[in-house]
Amino acid sequence: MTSLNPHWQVQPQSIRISSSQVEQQIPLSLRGDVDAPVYASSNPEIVQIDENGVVRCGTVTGNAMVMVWRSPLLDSVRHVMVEVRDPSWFADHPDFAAGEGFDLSGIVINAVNTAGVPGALVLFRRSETGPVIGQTYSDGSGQFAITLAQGSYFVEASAPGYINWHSWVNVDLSSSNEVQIVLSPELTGQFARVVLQWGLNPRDLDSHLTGPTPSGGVFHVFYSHKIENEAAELDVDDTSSYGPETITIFQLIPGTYRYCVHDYTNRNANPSYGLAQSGANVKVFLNDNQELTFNVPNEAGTVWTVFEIDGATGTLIPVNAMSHVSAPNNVGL
Ligand SMILES: [Ca+2]
Repeated sequence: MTSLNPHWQVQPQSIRISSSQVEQQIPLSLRGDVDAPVYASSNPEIVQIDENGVVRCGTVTGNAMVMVWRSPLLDSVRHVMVEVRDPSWFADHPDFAAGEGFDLSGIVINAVNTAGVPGALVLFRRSETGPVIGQTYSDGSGQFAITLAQGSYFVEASAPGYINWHSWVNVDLSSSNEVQIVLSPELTGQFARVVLQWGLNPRDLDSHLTGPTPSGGVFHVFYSHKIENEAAELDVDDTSSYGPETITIFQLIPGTYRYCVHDYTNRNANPSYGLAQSGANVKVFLNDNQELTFNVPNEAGTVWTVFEIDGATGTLIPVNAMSHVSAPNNVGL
């Protein structure tokens, strides 16, 4: 039975963003008692929302309301106000001048060993192509802080020897206003690096990679087998929220490679929506400079099969399927 007054929420509750020639994607985060959310936009010309809760907008300015229902029964609804404004609106509006408002702090860390990255340049824009309206550098321990007006920002970070990082960040009263920026070292002959990050809950997600061995068997890299010689390596097993966990794939041989995320915390729950509501995302950096981002589907399951790679051709095939597996040894096999 569904409760008449379920406790759940959507963040952010409002998005104020500059129009842009580039499609802008802002994922909504759902917390609490949510079964299978249903999304709709009051004005799809201005703002679209996909089935995974990602808000999309672009060149058309105006207002729209995004409705989020907690289940297909449409028994409980939350609203997200979205304003898409011309870039000049922000420049002219006294409440949104740079340097006013909220303290944002964060840390820049190395994806492979989670050490702080000093001297990283962090830039803040109102849109992916708009002017830089705030910038700062990380200190000797990788930490940074900046004061910004309320709103949504396209954040870019760069440091010598690392692949550039970018993401949307919300700065407002309802957010924690802390950012973890994970920089992947540039690839030096390896095939790919795969970085998993997630939110506060669940505490323990795990990265799994399976693939062929030269003798015709199957290897399985995860927390209890971190290195497969000449094939792949997992850096650390994060068990206390947020990640990152990073798998580096050294080189391919013919056969199928499969990358999965396992919800270790909720592995014995079925159905389980813990993984769907984790905010998990996977960034893949390939040696041809391609970069791909995957967001966890809003479906029940303890395993998210993210992608496969054809070892003979190096082609990455998105899968994005949820399933239920309890035993870590069986994930990806
Ligand atoms: Ca883990």
